Amino acid sequence: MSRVVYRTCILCEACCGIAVHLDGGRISKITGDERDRASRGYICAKAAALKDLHEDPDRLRYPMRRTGNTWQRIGWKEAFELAAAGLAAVQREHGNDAAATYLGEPFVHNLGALLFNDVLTAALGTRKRFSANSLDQFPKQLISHWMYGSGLFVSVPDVDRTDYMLVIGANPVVSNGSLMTAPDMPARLRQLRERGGKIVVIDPRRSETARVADEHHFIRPGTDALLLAAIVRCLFTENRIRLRELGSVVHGLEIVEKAVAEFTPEVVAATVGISPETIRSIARDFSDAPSAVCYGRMGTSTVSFGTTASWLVEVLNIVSGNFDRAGGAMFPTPPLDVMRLQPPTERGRWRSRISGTAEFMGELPAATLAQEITTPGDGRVRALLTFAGNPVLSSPAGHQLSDALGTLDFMVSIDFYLNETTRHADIILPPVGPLEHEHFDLVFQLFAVRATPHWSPAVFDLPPDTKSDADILIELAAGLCRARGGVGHLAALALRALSGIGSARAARMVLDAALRAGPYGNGLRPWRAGLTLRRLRAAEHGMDLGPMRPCLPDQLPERAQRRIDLAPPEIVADMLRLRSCLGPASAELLLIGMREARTLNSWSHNLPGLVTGHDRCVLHMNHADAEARSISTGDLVRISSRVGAIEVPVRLTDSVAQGVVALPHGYGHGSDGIRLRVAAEHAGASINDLTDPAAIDPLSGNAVLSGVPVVVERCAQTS
Ligand SMILES: Nc1nc2c(c(=O)[nH]1)N[C@H]1C(S)=C(S)[C@@H](COP(=O)(O)OP(=O)(O)OC[C@H]3O[C@@H](n4cnc5c(=O)[nH]c(N)nc54)[C@H](O)[C@@H]3O)O[C@H]1N2
Ligand SMILES: Nc1nc2c(c(=O)[nH]1)N[C@H]1C(S)=C(S)[C@@H](COP(=O)(O)OP(=O)(O)OC[C@H]3O[C@@H](n4cnc5c(=O)[nH]c(N)nc54)[C@H](O)[C@@H]3O)O[C@H]1N2
Ligand code: SF4
Ligand SMILES: [Mo]
Repeated sequence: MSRVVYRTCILCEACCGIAVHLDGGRISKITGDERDRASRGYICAKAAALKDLHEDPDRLRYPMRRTGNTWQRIGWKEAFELAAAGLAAVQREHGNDAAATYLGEPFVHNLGALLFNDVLTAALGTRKRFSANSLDQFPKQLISHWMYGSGLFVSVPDVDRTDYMLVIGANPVVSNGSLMTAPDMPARLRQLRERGGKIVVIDPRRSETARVADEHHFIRPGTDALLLAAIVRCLFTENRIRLRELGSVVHGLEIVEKAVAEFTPEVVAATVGISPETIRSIARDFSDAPSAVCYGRMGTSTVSFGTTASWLVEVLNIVSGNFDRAGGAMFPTPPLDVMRLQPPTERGRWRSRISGTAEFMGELPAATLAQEITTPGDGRVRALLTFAGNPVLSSPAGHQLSDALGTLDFMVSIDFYLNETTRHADIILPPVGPLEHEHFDLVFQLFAVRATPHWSPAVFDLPPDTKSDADILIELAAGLCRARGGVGHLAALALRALSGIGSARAARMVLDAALRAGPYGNGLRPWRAGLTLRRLRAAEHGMDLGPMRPCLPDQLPERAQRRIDLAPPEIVADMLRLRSCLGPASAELLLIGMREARTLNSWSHNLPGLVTGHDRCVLHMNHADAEARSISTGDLVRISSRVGAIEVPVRLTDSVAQGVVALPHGYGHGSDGIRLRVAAEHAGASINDLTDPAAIDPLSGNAVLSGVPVVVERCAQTS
């Protein structure tokens, strides 16, 4: 029998609607859902690979226990007992903080995990929590925390209505948008230009987005904060500050004026590599456009001045009169009032014993995880739980982290691949695949340019003797409580009751209540029409509840006294450090990353449909830089940094700026003991064996992944 199931793709932030075509219980194909209210049929190549993921013979389907280098299948009951006992034993002997957790990126694409992870966090009671947040967008969230009163209240570019988009350190044509859920970015950018708008891209690489833009300017990696400071300064000196309706909401304008005063276009030009005239013309065009928005992502975030640059992006949008206004930067109104449902975000309740960085949202910098394990003393990490993460390939000096993981007393991984990280685990608890459980996107509706809630039914029932992420989190938490004894037994009983309801059913109940209480819901008046889970489930192709709408100051969290702090003191102080990086470019090459349309971080390389064709783990190098080193296309080169060295083939191009080299991340599948047969054939090398764990943005603790000084030499032997 054939049937089609409509749901969303969980692979990236675009959340496109897909149609999963089934024939006799097997997936025959996956296509874009033409009737999807958000994506209208658009998908990228990755969606079709969900079929490969579902069928991947390497995907783990039952718990595994490692003894030495051999893995053995065990039952769930035994697996939970061993996992809980191992973690509890370490905590009993060395304290709760001796067990750390690392959450990877797919965590935020998983309803059950998002709803029930707190249960496990409470059961573990550790302050050593790490995640991909500090390899990614923490600077932007820290800025939101300081300026708007919540790290979850994040401004999003109104790409559909803007007349001028300044894209700085983002490549939405390939990434499909990040902290901006807007499926089909290529069409949205095309429409921006068709309605007479302008796109300007600032990037050390002529990226795929730069290619569809009106203007592209190369920038020296890591210097965006200087460029943005100069642009903001121009607005002040040319009398272009417009706060419009936000005049009484915005505080600290004079402090910002002072903080940027010394960063004239002439002062910054040599360091950033953009002429003073160009800087002035960007400032003027931005200010003259009927509406304009500056959008910064990875390139402005994963750098030493990530927080300062992210702040200046907000400042530019605010002081140019483009905030909380159609076509500018706005706040979405998600169907769940996440800010009221979540406790307020906090910072600084404890500090990293390694970097001294303040905790933010309960987390410490992922870049410091290896050192937490290897550095003796109080609070040393001796056990680790990873959930949906592969920090060996995704965090700085991954090779050092890999060595450190090998020294742990105990490690548990909740993951369905035996990869570079999970191979170190003692126990792997694999959840079912994404098509085998229900989904609703809790996180990305916070960043959606249109409110487009979508319920995703499970395509397949849970196969016998398998568990969802939510089941695993609850049962592991129960095991930990039991292993603790005492009052822990009571908590374990409560968790068993939750298990009895079934995690999927419990998730639906929570979601329904939250939707009813949310901004589109019927509140406590069930007779009123409003968003409920039943209505949402009936809308097979999702819903479109409209574009972002002005919401300030009412939606600013109460704790921020409904004001915007334009000049958080920590940032103003950091402007001194910014001054210290002024100066001519060094002779070294600076290494940056690059994402590609057919890969997803480290975990898409085992999907045959996505790895066909040319080698992708290739260093992109400018012709002039290559010539100076007698390097030609196809040569094998050795790239070395302060922390390590790798060898990869090179491709010469004019699309990276002189002095810059670019390499994709997520590769390096050559280690023994992994079970990724397809990926191992395209192993490549990991850029994160070069990135430096000592280099972090001191304010947010975010890793510096871009602009790493490297030396590139031709290897004696060429490929
Ligand atoms: N196909 C694909 N899509 C993805 C992913 C993937 O792996 N593959 N990953 C997903 C994830 S987890 C995320 S977080 C998002 C990220 O989404 P984006 O941030 O849009 O993606 P990146 O490719 O990292 O874009 C960063 C851009 O910044 C540039 N850059 C690097 N350093 C600097 C700098 O110092 N200054 C400036 N101005 N630019 C700089 C790079 O050349 C690159 O073009 O993508 C998501 N989507
Ligand atoms: N040099 C450099 N490093 C980077 C980046 C960069 O641009 N350059 N990008 C950074 C960014 S933006 C990010 S987000 C991180 C990503 O870093 P990580 O999240 O650490 O790594 P991923 O490659 O996303 O690995 C995801 C893991 O989750 C597992 N998984 C997938 N789906 C599920 C699920 O439903 N449940 C469970 N339990 N497991 C699942 C996969 O098997 C895989 O092991 O990498 C960062 N690292
Ligand atoms: S852009 Fe591609 S990977 Fe991202 S949600 Fe859409 S189909 Fe999935
Ligand atoms: Mo990310």
